[in-house]
Amino acid sequence: MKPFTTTLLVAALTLSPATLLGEPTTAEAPSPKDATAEKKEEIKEEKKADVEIVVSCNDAMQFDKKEIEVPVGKVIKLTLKNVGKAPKIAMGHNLVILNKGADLQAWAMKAMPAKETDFIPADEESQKAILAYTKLLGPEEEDSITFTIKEAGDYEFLCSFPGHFALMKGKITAK
Ligand SMILES: [Cu+2]
Repeated sequence: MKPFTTTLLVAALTLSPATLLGEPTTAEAPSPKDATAEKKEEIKEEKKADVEIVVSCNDAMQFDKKEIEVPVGKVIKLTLKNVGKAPKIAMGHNLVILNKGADLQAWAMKAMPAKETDFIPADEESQKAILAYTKLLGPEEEDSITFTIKEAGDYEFLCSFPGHFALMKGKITAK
């Protein structure tokens, strides 16, 4: 009987560390995999834009488009091109799309002093009002953003560089 018991014990000891080691490895495995999957999806989303829109802006504080129509639920790629020559510090431009029902004027006022964040106000209410936005562009720079509008309606957009929104604003209609 003695040798049999020893064999069993050895088997149990051999099995248990393996099981113990095996479990955490299996438990941890999904999270890095998920992260990779998410990254891949992001890249895919950028590549497979359903609609591509190019908006240009210039030293005269004008967007070349003021009314844009997009389909609801589709991936929209919007590129803002600054065709101006004036330095960014004096004539920077961005394109900020606000959520439906946001108060453009009030939002723009909060953006005005937000120089450290390129005129994107950091407070929670202002952040919540943003649907998407481009970087602040200097002369001959461009930036692309990808977004999806899930609900039909009008979404106002503006350039939040101080003093620009009076001229630099428009409306995206999602249908
Ligand atoms: Cu501007």
